[in-house]
Amino acid sequence: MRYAWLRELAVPVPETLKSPLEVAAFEARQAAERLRFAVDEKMGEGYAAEKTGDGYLVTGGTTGVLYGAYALLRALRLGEEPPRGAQFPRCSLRMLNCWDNMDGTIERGYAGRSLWLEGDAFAYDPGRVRQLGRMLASVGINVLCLNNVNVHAPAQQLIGDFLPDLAAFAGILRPFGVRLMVSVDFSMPMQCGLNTADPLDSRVQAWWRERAGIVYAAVPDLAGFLVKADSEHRPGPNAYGRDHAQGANMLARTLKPFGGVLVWRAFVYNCLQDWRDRAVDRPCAAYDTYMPLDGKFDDNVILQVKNGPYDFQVREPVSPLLLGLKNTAMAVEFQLAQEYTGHQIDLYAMPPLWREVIDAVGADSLRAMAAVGNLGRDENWTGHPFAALNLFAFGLFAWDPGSDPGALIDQWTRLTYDLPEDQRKTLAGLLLDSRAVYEKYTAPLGLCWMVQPGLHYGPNPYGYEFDAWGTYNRADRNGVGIDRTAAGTGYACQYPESLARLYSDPAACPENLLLFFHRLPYGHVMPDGRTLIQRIYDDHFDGCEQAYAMARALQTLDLPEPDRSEALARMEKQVKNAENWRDVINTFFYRFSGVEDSRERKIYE
Ligand code: GCV
Repeated sequence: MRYAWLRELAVPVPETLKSPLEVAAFEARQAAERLRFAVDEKMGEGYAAEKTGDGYLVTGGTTGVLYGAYALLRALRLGEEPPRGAQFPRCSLRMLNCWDNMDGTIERGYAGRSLWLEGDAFAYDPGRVRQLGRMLASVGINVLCLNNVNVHAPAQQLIGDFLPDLAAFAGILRPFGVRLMVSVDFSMPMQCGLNTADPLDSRVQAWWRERAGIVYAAVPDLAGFLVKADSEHRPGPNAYGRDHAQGANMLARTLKPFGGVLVWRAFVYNCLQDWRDRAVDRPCAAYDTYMPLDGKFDDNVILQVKNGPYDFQVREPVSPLLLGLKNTAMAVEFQLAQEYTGHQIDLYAMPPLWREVIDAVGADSLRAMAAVGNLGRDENWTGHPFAALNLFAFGLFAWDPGSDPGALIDQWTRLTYDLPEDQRKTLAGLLLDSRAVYEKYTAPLGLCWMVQPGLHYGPNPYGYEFDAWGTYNRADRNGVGIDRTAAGTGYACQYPESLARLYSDPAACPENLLLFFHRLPYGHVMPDGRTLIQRIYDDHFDGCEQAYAMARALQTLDLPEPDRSEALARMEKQVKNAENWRDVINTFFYRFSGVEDSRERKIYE
C-alpha cells in the first residue's frame, strides 16, 4: 500500500496503539527521532515543541501531542525549524465529508470504491483504516463524515441497526484524534413509524431525542450529524412550512447534551426551474434562504456553505452568504473530489482557490472548514498520485488558513518525492499553475456549467442550457453571459457595497468573472483591446497550449514508479480533454457569432 507524504508512515501502524500519545511515540520511533512527549490536557489540540539536549520535547493536549509529533516530523524531514511557540488550530472542526454510499460506490468519487462500505454493510481492512487515521491526523483533520449527504437506504440505519459497526469503526480512528460524523435523513422518523417529520411536532422531537441518546451510548465522541435538507429532492423542514432554523435547531438540541454539533448545509436552491423564467437565478438562492435566519440558529448549529454560490465550478465568486452572515456559526465547504475540476485525471491543485476564498471571507468568521473527500480504495488513495496534495494541503490549511498556497505545494512535493531540486521545482510549478491552466481551457472569463451533464467532465455547452437545475450560459447569436447586476437578476446586490459595485461594472469586474456577472456582445472590447469573441478563442487555444507544455514538463521528471506512469497516463487524457474543450467551445461560439478567428487557426464548423 503506497503512502505519500512522510514516507516513514508507510510502515503499518499496530492495532495495539490506543491513544494519540501512543501513536505519537510510535511515529517518533519509526522516524528514529528523539522526541519526548508531555501531556497538558488544557492545551487540547494545541502543542509546543522545544529543543532539548539531544532531541525535542513536545508538550500538548491529548491530541495536541500527536499534531505536534507530525509537525515536528514534517519540519525535520524538510530540514526546517519546528514551529516556534504554542500552536493551535484556527478552526476547531477540520472535516472531511465523504460521499460514500452503503453499496460501496462514492458519489463523485474518482479513486475507486469506498474504503469502509461495500454491499450495504461496513467492509474494510482495519490496517488500512488505521493508515487512513494517521494520514488524516498527520495533517490535522479531526472529523470524518463517513456517508453521503444524499442518504440512500440503508444508510439511515447508520444511526440504527449499524450502530455496533459504527462504534467499531469509530474505535479504530479514535487513537488518531479523528471523530466520526454521520449524514442523517431528516425524514427518518417517518421510516420508523411516525407519520410526520415536522420539527415542531413533539413526537418527532422525542423520537430524535431518544435516537441521539442511543447513538451517543454507542459512540460517545461522535462529532455530530450532517444534514442536507430541502435540497435536490432531499426531505427537510419546508415540507411542513418550517424554516431551516427550526429544522436545524430541533436536531441540534438533541445533540447538545452530548456535546455534538449539527452541521446544516446551505446548498439549497430550486432544482425544478423553468429555463424561460429569467427572474429565477440559482446563485441567489442560498443567500435569500439563509440571510433572514441569521442569528436564529442555536450555538451548536454550524451552517456549511459551499465556497461559491453555484456548485464548485472552476470559477465562481465567493458565496455572498459567507460574507453576509454575522450571527451564525459557519463552515466553508470545499470539494477535494474533482467533480467539475478534472475528475482526478486533469491536474487541479486547490490551495490557490482556498487562499482567495479565505482572503475574501476572513478566517475569523469561520468555526469550521469542510472538504468533500477525494479518497477511495485505489492503491494510491486519490486516483491521481498528485491529487493527494489536495488532501494534505486542506488539512494544513484548515489548521492555519493563513498558509501560503505555494508553500503548501512546495512542502508536499518535498515530502513526497526525492527529486533533484530543479525537477522538484518544475513539479511544484506545474501544480501551482494547474488551476489557472484548467480554467483557461474549460471556463475562461467566468463561464461555467458548459460540462457534460451528470458526468461533469468534458465540454457540452448546450448540456445544461435548457435544464431545470438553473445552470445557464444564455449564449445566442447576440452574446453570452447573464446580467446579474441590479438591472438583471440582482445577484450582485447580495454583496457588501464595495464588492457589489466592483462586480456590477463590466469595466471594473475581474476578468475571470466577467461573464458570470454580465451579458456581453461578442464585439465587446476587453481592456487588452481584443474583442470578447477573440478572447474566448484565444483563451481556449492558450489553455490547450499550456496543457501541452505541462505534458512536456511532466515527461522530464524522474518520478518513482508507478507514480510516473500513472501521472503520464492521466496527462495524456488531460491533453485530449483540453483539445476537446478548445474545439467544442470555440466551434460553439463561432457558430453563434459567425466571427472568424483573427489568427486563422482551425475552428471546426
Ligand atoms: C452529494 C452537486 C453534485 C451532487 C452532490 C450535490 C451536493 O449537485 O453534483 O453529486 O450531491 O452537489 O453537494 O449535495
